[in-house]
Order: sequence, then structure tokens, then C-alpha cells
Amino acid sequence: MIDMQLVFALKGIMNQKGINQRELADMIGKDETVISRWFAGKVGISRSSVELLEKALGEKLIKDKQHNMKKALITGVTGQDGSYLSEFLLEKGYEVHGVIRRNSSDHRERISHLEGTPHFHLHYGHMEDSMSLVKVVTMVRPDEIYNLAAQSHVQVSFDSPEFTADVDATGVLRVLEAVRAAGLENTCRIYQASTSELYGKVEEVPQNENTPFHPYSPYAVAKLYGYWIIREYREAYNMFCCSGILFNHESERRGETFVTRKITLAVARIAQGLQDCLYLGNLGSLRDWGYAKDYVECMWLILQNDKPEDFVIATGVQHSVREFAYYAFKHVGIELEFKGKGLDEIGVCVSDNRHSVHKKDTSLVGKALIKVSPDFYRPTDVVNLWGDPTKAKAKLGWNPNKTSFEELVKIMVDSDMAKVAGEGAAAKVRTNLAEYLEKGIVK
Ligand code: NAP
Ligand code: G4F
Repeated sequence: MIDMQLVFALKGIMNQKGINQRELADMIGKDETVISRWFAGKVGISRSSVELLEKALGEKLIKDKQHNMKKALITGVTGQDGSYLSEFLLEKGYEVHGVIRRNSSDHRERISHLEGTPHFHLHYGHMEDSMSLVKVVTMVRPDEIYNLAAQSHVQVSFDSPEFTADVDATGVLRVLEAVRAAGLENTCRIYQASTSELYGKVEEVPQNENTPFHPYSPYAVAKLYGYWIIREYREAYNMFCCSGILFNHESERRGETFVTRKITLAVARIAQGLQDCLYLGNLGSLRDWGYAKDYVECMWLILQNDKPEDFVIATGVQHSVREFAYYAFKHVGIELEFKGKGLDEIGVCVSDNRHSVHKKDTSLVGKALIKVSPDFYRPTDVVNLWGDPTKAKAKLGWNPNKTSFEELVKIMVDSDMAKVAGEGAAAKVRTNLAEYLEKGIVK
């Protein structure tokens, strides 16, 4: 019998013990090709082979507990949310399978600490490639799928709108069809990473599950398709599939080109004398920022609900980009005052009480540490996101205010202060706008 559960257990033990295929083949006196065929799911592992393996490895391949373990498949496992969700589900006792893209070099920093741990497995797959998704879903046969993979940067969606549509819109359809192709439509629950960007040019403040959508970027338009195709499959095929309409959530693992992380990294560099000025776009833009670690719990809660429903996930608290920057600088002892308007607005240092370790010869007082550049403006910008998490609180028992805005800023700044300090004598980088753009820093 082909039992991928056995293969995953075997791979987990091999990872743990640092044994490769050839060594395993030698240990059990079989040809390496036999093992390759087990791993590819081409032939099953016979009972006698299981006994042989267990004896050679000194470990049980089939544990009673393993039969009851729920299996989750996460697309976008290498992203901010994918990494936190993997940790969360492993702690809950899940067997976690992640889908990664095949690249010439690996970008797996966010999950490197999980690789090789029992019950955590990775598979290649691409959102643009149905066959790869069908293969993974058929092989893993998950109880739950968390579809987090996406081209997730709004500005990039203006630069690559077709790619964004393929991954963020049609990609969702491919996942749903993969589940049907595997015959799992009655058993597998699906979470779709939907977004507050759907509200776009907002028609109501704050936004809840009934607020009309008005997408305002190619990213949001693509995600709107994802939202509707999930609803369609729920109604047409009675599938348990839901969207979490998540407002912005950040963390020390956030990509460096999203505004919060761009700010906290710059604050750390400026505080440590490695950068002169931070260039931003629309400082007045308003967001409802939460902590990503808190939000992944909600993704799971949505799939544990009695019936498939969509939920707004937000903190219910709103701040501007300007405020985020103000608090981030304040946390390292730099007080800013904002002067001027629009493109002429600057954030000037009015007091410099940095810790002596980071204090350089010259004080920053009087220097413009933030400037506005049109390079970071968007063709259409979403400027007033503010979520109402009442439904998630009432129906899922989720606490939207576990981590406050101030704590979130502190967590991110502290982490980047340590990161920049750790980089040591890193070259003075990204000091002026020309350098920013030259280095291809994504807007
Ligand atoms: P992220 O850090 O940008 O991660 C995106 C993930 O998707 C990465 O693992 C990436 O893989 C993967 N991916 C991208 N294109 C792919 C493709 N063609 N095939 C396979 N995998 C692909 O995003 P995040 O912040 O964790 O967000 C997770 C999801 O929630 C996204 O769908 C995002 O749109 C949505 N969302 C995020 C927020 C937020 O504030 N963070 C709010 C609402 C909704 P690589 O590592 O190989 O690039
Ligand atoms: O940090 P952002 O790039 O995030 P944005 O556009 O809100 O998108 C993020 O949150 C969405 C949920 O609402 C997700 F669906 C999406 O996947 C992503 O995770 O920009 C936030 C705001 C924007 O209004 C932007 O115009 O900050 C403004 N901003 C001002 N200066 C800037 C900059 N944004 C970036 N990235 N870089 C700037 O220099």
C-alpha cells in the first residue's frame, strides 16, 4: 500500500538523525532506487520493509498518535504568515506540509528553524502550475489547507499586474480544483488569505463583513476574484472554504519593503549611524495594524468554526504611517516633529536621547530624518483602513488586542536594532534616495 504518512515519518526520522538515502539503503541492505521509488510514491512500503526500517533506525515508523494527527497544507509557507502559522499548528499537534517555490537559490530564512523537525514537511509547488498543486494535494491529502501564497505587495501589483492576477486570482481557483481532483471536497477545509485591500477606496469606516468592496489596485482586484471564487465553491459544491479578511499585520518577520518594516529597519540604521534619512510616500495613509503572530491563530479558528463563514480580522485601532514612524523613532530616543505638507513634509529630530552606545559624535537634532518622495506614491492608494472585529470576537472568541500598537512597534524596532547591530560594520547603506532607487529597492 502507498502510504505517504509512512514516507513522511521516514523522512522526518532521517532528517533528525542526519541519514541520507544512500546510507539508509546500506543500513537495510536494499538498492537506493527502491528508496527513491518509496519517496516518489511510486511503490508502497511493505510491512516487512517497515519492520526492517524500524529495526535499523531504532524508531517506530507508525506511532499510534500519528494516525490521529491532523494534516495541514500551507501554501506560502516561507512568508511572514506561513512561518508563524507553521509554528502554531505544529504546537497544536498537526502534521504540517508546506509548499515552496523551486528557485535557483533558497529563501527560507523564516522557516529554517523548522526544517528537519518531526511532522514538518516541504513540497515544491507553484500557484501558476495546476499540476504541481494537484500532485501535492493528492499526495498529502490534507484535512486543512491554508492558502497564503500570493504576490502580496500592492505597489508590485501595479508593476506586474498580469503575474499578480495569475497567482492571486487564478491561483485560488487552482487550489480549489486540486482539492476536487483529489476527491477531498467533502473532507478538506480551506482557508483563503483575503485582505482589507478589498475595501480599497472605502465606502464605510470602520469596515466589517457587510461593507461594500471597492478594490483600488491590481492586487485588490485579483484578491477580490479569490474571495468570490471561494464563496462560489462553498455554495456550488458545499465545500468548507472561507476567507479571512485580514487587515495589515506586521512583525519582525515582515518583508522589508512594506512600510512598517521599512521604517523600523531605517530607525535602527539611523540610530546606529548607518543611514542619514528615510524616504517615504504617503505619510497620512491610515492603517489598522496588528501583530502577525496573533493573527495566525484566527486563521485556524476560522477553520474550526461549525460552519464555513468569512471573517474580518483587525484590531479596531487605527494609526497613520506618520504615527508609526513617530513611535518607532521615539522608541530609540529620537523625538521627531513633522513640518510642512505633502511632498514638502519632513520629520525633523527635535531631541536626541539615544542610548550612549549608539550615540555618534554628532547629535541628530535639527536634521530631517524623514523626507517624502513621489517615488513611493502609488497610482491609486488606499488611505483609510480600519477594521471592525466584532464578529471574530463574538463567534470565534478571538482577542484582537493581545498585542497593542505600541508593543508591536517596540517588538519590530528592538528586533531591527539587534539585527543591525549584529550586522556589525555593515556598509553605510541606503543613505539617499538615489541609492534607494538604484539598488532597486521596491517601492
Ligand atoms: P508574504 O510574506 O509576501 O509571503 C507570500 C508567500 O507566498 C511566500 O511564501 C511566497 O514564496 C509565496 N508565493 C508567492 N508567489 C508564489 C507562487 N507563484 N507560487 C507559490 N508560492 C508563492 O505574505 P504574508 O504577509 O505572509 O501574507 C500571507 C497572505 O496573506 C498573502 O496571500 C497576502 O496577500 C495575504 N494578506 C496579508 C496581509 C498582511 O498584512 N501581511 C493582510 C491581508 C492579507 P517565496 O518566499 O518563494 O516568495
Ligand atoms: O505597508 P504597505 O506596503 O502595505 P499595504 O499596501 O497596506 O498592503 C499590505 O497590507 C494589505 C492588507 O491591507 C495586504 F493585503 C497586502 O498583502 C500587504 O500585506 O503600505 C501601507 C501604506 C500604503 O498606503 C502606502 O502608500 O503605507 C503607505 N506608504 C507610505 N510610504 C508606503 C511608503 N508603503 C510602502 N510600502 N513604502 C513606502 O515608502
